[in-house]
Amino acid sequence: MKKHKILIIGAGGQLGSELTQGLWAIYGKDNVIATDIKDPGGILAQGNFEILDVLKQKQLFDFIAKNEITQVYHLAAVLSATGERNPKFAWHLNMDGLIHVLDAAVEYKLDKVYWPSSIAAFGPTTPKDNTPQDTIMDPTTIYGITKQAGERWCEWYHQKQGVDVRSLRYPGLIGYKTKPGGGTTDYAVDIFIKALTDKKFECFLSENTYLPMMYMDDAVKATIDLMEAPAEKVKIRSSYNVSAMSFSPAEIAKAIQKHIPDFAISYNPDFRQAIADSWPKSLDDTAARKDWGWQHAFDLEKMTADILKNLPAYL
Ligand code: AKB
Repeated sequence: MKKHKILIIGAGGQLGSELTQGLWAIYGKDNVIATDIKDPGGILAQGNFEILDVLKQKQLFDFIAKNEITQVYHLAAVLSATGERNPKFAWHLNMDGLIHVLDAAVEYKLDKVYWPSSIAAFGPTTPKDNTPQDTIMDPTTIYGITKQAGERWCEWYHQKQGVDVRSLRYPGLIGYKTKPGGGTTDYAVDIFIKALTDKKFECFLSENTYLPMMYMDDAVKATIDLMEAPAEKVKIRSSYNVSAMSFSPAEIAKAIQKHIPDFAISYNPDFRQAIADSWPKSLDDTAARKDWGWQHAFDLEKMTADILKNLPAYL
């Protein structure tokens, strides 16, 4: 039987810790190694966790060789808001990290590589509603620029070097188990925490700012579904649009008020408004649904009920 050994880079982040648990369920804890530049503690301590810096190429290559890694999920990245504050470092981590992983895939003949792109790869002249899979991409954030360039690198390594690299353009990801770090869509996570702790929330986006969003359970499912799909079904090697729901701050506040009637939202847009305004409002993910059977399970109502039920245990 074929042996699988999975490496997750950037496992301490919002998606990483939940994806690690999803991969434990498929491959067993012994066959999954979660890594990050610092130990996040918590749930990851229940499996293999090691310190690994993707920017140190030799450390990465030695790690892959020593542990006989067969698949890499490379999640380490600087997100949109943080990237604007430190653009050179965002470029360095987001690009050099990806290229190190893709070179490792060639050198060690890895079975598969996963790398996330984002709606941030689109820009102000991209069609905003039901944004097509193939369209204008003119990202204005450094994070978005790294995502668009990263997509081109993935396609190139697939075409020219035969790397089985797979990718999704994530919308805003909403989970409650770990805190997000430095994104523009993160208001949709903070709002639940503030609704439960303070019954009020000041939003850094304006009330009618629509963005595509996805519940973390669906994001983990989309990622694993794509990675488990037979290679011939993965027809797009840049990155797939994936979508689940689209809402504005006013709409998510209303959904929360159905459970917490005295919850109040106010608006004080900051520099992140311009970032959000440059992104799609909703995505067309027909290709993902057709090629490898993507289906989401959570809409705004279902997600809101689930988070408000489970989040108190994490506060
Ligand atoms: C961000 O807001 O930067 C991320 C993203 C949409 O990629 N959540």
